[in-house]
This record gives sequence, C-alpha cells and structure tokens, in this order.
Amino acid sequence: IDLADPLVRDPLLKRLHNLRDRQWEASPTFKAEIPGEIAPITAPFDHGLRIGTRRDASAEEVDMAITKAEAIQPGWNALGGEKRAALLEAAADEFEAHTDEILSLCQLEAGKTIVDSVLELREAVDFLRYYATEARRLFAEPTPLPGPTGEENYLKLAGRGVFATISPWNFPLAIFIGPAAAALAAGNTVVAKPAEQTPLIAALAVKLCHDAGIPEEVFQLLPGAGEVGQLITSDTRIAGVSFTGSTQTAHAINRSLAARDGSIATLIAETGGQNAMIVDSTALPEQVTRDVIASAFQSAGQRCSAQRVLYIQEDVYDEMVTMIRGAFQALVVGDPTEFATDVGPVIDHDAQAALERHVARSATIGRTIWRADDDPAFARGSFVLPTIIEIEGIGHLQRENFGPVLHIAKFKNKDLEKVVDDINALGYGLTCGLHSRVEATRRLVESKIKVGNFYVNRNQIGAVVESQPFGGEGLSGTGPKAGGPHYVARFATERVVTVDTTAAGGNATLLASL
Ligand code: UN1
Repeated sequence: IDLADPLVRDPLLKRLHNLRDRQWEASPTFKAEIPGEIAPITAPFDHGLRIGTRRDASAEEVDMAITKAEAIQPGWNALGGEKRAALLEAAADEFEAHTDEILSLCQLEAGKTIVDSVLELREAVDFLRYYATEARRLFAEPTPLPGPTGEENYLKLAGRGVFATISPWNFPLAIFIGPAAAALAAGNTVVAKPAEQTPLIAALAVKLCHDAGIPEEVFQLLPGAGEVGQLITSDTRIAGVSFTGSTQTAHAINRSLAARDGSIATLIAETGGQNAMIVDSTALPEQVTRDVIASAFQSAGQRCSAQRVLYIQEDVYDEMVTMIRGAFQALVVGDPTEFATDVGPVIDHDAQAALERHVARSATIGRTIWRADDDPAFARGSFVLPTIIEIEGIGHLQRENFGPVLHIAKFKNKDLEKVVDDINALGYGLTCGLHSRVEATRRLVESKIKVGNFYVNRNQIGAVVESQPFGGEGLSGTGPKAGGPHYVARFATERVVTVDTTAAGGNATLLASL
C-alpha cells in the first residue's frame, strides 16, 4: 500500500470512512449456553463512538475450549509442517484480502494512525508467512544426530499441546497473530486471549484464519480481562503460555503457572522496557531529530520498543534540544482517521490517567516540561499531549511510562560508561539507540549494554520480521526473539529417538555390547 500515491491513498481513505458505522462483535469461538455480560467497545479518539461489543468467555467456555483444543491437538500435530505452513499462508492471503476491515479496526478500536495501521497489517502478514517458512524448515525431516556405529539417533520437534496466547492492545493484530501463528506452526493448538481493549480485531483475525481452513477447534478466541487470563493459565492442560504485555502481568502469570500442581508449563514473555538513546557530539543533528521524534512519538509512544529517555552529550545539548523541540511542536495530534495526524490518542482513560499522574509527579523531579498544544476536541477521547521532560538521569524512572512522554538528560563524555551502567541498572533490557560516528564509542556501548535490540545511527522502533528479530532480556522478557530463527522451535518440544540397528537387536548382540 503506497500511501504516498494519491491514486492509492484517496480511494482507500474513502473506503475506510465508509466502514466507520459498521458494528463489530467479539465473543468466544465456542459458545456455551450462558449469556455473559456484554461490554461496549468505543473508539479511543472519541469514546462516544461505539464500534462494537465484547462478550467475555465464562469459566465453562474456557474449560470447553481447552477440552476441544486438547482433543484435536494430536491430529493437528500429525498434519505436519508443510500442511500447517500452507494453512498459515492461506490465512496471510485472507488478511490481505480484508485490508479495508483490518485497517478500519486498527484505527477505530486501537486508535492507530493510518500509517501505523498499514504497518500493523504488514507485520501480521509477515509473521504468518515467516512462521510458515519456519514450519517447513523445522518440521520437514528429523535432524540426524551423531552416535556410535550400530545406532541411529535423531531429533524431532513436536507440538507441546495446547498453547495459550495472551496478547496486548498496542499491536492488536500483529502481536495477536504472531505468537499464535508460531504456536500453530509448531503443532500446538491455541486458545487466544486478546487484550480486553482490542477483542474486535482479534475476533476478525481468528475468523479469517478459520475461513482460510484452520479448524475452529485448533485456534479459539477467549475474550476477556485478567480473570479470563487467570482461568486459562491456571488450567493444568495448558502446556505453554506466550505473553506480551507489562512486566507486572508477566510476574502474575509466572506465579499462576508456578502454583499449578500436576504440570509444568513453559512461559515465553515479551514485556516492557525503559529504552534509552545516547547521542554524542559527533551525531548528525537532523538525523537525530528525525529518529528521536519517530522513536518517542510514533504510535503515540505506545510501543514497548519506544524511546523513553534520551541522553545528549553536554556540548551539543542546547542545540539538539532546540531542534528536537522544534520538530516536537510541529507534530499533528488528533483524530487518527485523518491522514495528516502524527500522534493519535492513548488506548483508554486508565492509560491516560496513569500518564498524567506521571507528568504531574515529574514536576517535582523534572527541570522543564514541554507539552504540545491542547484542543477542546481531545476531550472526546483519551488523548495525552506529547510531553518532553528534562531530568537528571534514568535512575528516577523505575516504571515504564507507556505513551508519548520523552525524558531528556544531559551527560558528560567522560561519564559515558556510567550512563550505560545506569541504563543497565534498572534491569530492563529491550531496545537502546546510539547516535555517534566514533567507532570506539559504538564498540564500548555495544559491548556493555544489556538489551535485546541495539540500534546505531537510526531510530529504535519498527523491528522488521526476519531482519531484526525482536525481544528483550531481564525485566523485558524471556526470549526467544519474535520473528527470528529460534522462535518457532521454542513453542515445540524436542524428542530424541535412538534405534539399535545391529542384528535387529537380538539378545546375544545386546549382551555383547554391554
Ligand atoms: C511492542 O511494542 O510490543 O520494533 C513490540 C517495534 C515493533 C515491536 C514492538 N516491531 O517497534
């Protein structure tokens, strides 16, 4: 989709506009006879605009979904990598064929700008196609292993069983479908709990997968909030959990899994960050300005990769801050369905309130606070004005502030190592950026910084499937990296087969070999 081409863009915008009044619904894939409470879903940029409804999964529905997923899993596993890959590719085709609906829901349900909505769809399709390729690679043939003469050893991968995927609202399609596609590729069946804020796009994704031929029992939707997640993770039939979201929720899931008696589940978690960028006096100011604005304010700062803290070397501090503020003031904040909008709303009033509390508290630690201009229209939605706060250092920021708030700190070149130590000391380890043209500086930061994704002389968001496998360490997650060559295998279990190939294993041969 070439948004720069008006011949492509304008008809697309018109079609998206026509979809605005459509009503959507998310409910469990398997319906029990218990009508649950219906919750309205509203648009983050205008909470008066009702776009659909959600009915949460009941305890009975969770139980029934897992029962069905467990019963069909051996069959799905036996289908083999090639057939599962073909179904995932068919799902990718369905997604592309429903571009308008998907982009419309990204805007209406998640408050994404048009550019972000297109990126979201592309990433979702990339995940499906890449994990299909991985299913072919990993599940085609067993891997032969070395061994003594007269013995054959090989290693095979198989699905672990029923996998639960618990996904975030900030990538309501890409990170909903990515882990689910990996689990499916590996021969698991999946029960998926999307974020409570974005079940409609998840329901559409699951429907498109079913339309593509993935059986309903193999991939089931269980909408709901934390209680539904708790019901799923505490069920001993769940063999593994993939979670993307806050570090606090990952801890809660860990506790829930640890409290289960009778089975041990694997947890794959991708969580928060306190991501910094370091800029020294050899950096190119225009490039830095562009990359800082993108890293901190694209997607309204609602990416776990987003830049939260910018360290600028003192010799260039004033000049750089002036340039960044200039670009910051030019950001267009507003309705994400307008093409010109750079920064849309945050997801809901809770997120808005948490960010406002942080900005208010920062008045005590921050030196200066700049905010974008307000507009009466913002009162209809959950908007947070983009904000820049000058601080002394990262040490004050223990918790992730998930929104368009950037902190800026000054450092002396002789303190470079200390800056890296301070960043590491927080315990997160997701992304870090460096702008410098000094090779020694790059080598120093690269060797010391403990992050999963380190970006040099560019922005620090937008990891691309396959080229930049994404994920952190420490408080930022367990690995493996999404979109990388080790991801799908982590959703599988390894089985080793050893065959005695001498004389068909008769007793005499057996005794002789002992
Ligand atoms: C997230 O926000 O949960 O690198 C992940 C990026 C995206 C991944 C963000 N590909 O910004």
